[in-house]
Parts: sequence; C-alpha cells; structure tokens
Amino acid sequence: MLGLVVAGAAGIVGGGAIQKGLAAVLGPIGNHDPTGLVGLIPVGNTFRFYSVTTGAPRKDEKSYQLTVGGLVDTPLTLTLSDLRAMPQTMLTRDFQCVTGWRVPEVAWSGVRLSDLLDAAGATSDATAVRFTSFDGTYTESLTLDQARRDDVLVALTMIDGPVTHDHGGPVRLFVAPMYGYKSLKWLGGIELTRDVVPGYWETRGYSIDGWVGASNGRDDDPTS
Ligand SMILES: Nc1nc2c(c(=O)[nH]1)N[C@H]1C(S)=C(S)[C@@H](COP(=O)(O)O)O[C@H]1N2
Ligand SMILES: [Mo]
Repeated sequence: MLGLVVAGAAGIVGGGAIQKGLAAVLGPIGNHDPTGLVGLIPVGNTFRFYSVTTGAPRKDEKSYQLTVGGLVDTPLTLTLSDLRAMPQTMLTRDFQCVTGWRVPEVAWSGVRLSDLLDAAGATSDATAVRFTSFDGTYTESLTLDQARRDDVLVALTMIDGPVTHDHGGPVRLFVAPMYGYKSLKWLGGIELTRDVVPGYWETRGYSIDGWVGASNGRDDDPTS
C-alpha cells in the first residue's frame, strides 16, 4: 500500500518533527493523490506541509511587505505592524486539502480580506482578486464576492502562534470555506482584476471554485 502512495510523488517540503518522520517513512507525498489512499493513512490530525517550490525566502518584521494594487483607488503597501494595527478576526475551522486529509478545528486570526479591499477601494470594473506568493510561483484567485466573505482572512496567526514559515508565514491567506489550495502561503500581493485569473493548481486541473462540502461549515454564520 505504501508503494502505491509513494508512486504518486510530487513535493513535500519542510515541516515539524512528526511530519519529517512521516516523510522519511513514506517518501514525498504528492499534492495529487491519484490512488486516493493518502487520505486513508492513519497520520492523525496533522497538517501536511505543501509547497510547489523548494521553499520561499524567510521574511520578518523588517522585510515583509504586502501590496494591494491593480484596479483600486488607493494602492497600499502594508507592513506586519500595519496589519496588526487593523481589527483582528478569530475563526476556528477545519482545514481540508482536496487530496483528502483534514485537520479539525484549526484556530486562525488575522485581518479580514474585505477590510483590506475596503481600505484600497476596488474600482467599478474589478470583479476578482488575484493573490501572489513571494515564493515566486504560486498564485490563487477569488471572485470579489468570495473575497468579501467574513470567513476569508489574511492570517497572521494559526493554531497557537504566528503563522510559521513552513505554514506560509509571516502572512498567508485562509479561505475557510474552500479547499486548502485556495489558502495561499507566503502572501505577497493582492491584485484586483477585471476577470478571475486561474491560479497555479487551477491551470493544472483543480476547480476554480474550491468550495468544501457543507460539513466544513461554509454555510455557517461566520460570526457565530
Ligand atoms: N505558496 C503556496 N501556497 C500553498 C501551497 C503551495 O504549494 N504553495 N499549497 C496549497 C495546498 S494544496 C494546501 S493543502 C495548503 C497546505 O498548507 P500547509 O502547507 O500549511 O499544510 O497550502 C496551500 N497553499
Ligand atoms: Mo491541498
């Protein structure tokens, strides 16, 4: 069985001790899981650490910047302290990768994406938002309506502290109602666009609308 799983190998990078141990046993686990068996391995409720690149530069207090641009009235460049000075929203939600693994009740906090969009002011011809990662490769997108949901965060904390580098820190996206591939790590740029621009995995076959089933709470009141 393990042989079948390993045959689907793509990239898994970094991670905590448990995950490294697992990686050593299993070899790299693919982002794609053609066998469907990865989700059946009893690994407990742990994150897999995914990156389509061999990593991203480490960014800290001094070097981190988030730009908000494209079809906006007021382009923004924000530091970590700018983001921390904005209202913070806490959310606890399951995190589910489209390949089948799921981590229940992960605590997140950060700035609502909608607050950043309001601060920049989308122009009337903007209908979508494109996200870029400072890994230089990964991209994602949402419609403007999806991006304005209350359960879409520019996340600064995850689980019990600042978002770690491996999890896409210091700032990553958390799109609560959608599969993990929408939650872009190492967030560097937010760009308002005229049309949806398909993201990295979406040009490789994943659905542009990444909704998880109702069991993930997508229809719940996000403020409750
Ligand atoms: N920049 C970047 N963001 C990314 C990815 C990636 O490869 N690169 N993988 C996505 C996928 S498919 C998942 S399931 C989650 C995994 O998050 P984790 O690595 O914190 O477990 O990150 C998403 N965001
Ligand atoms: Mo994923």
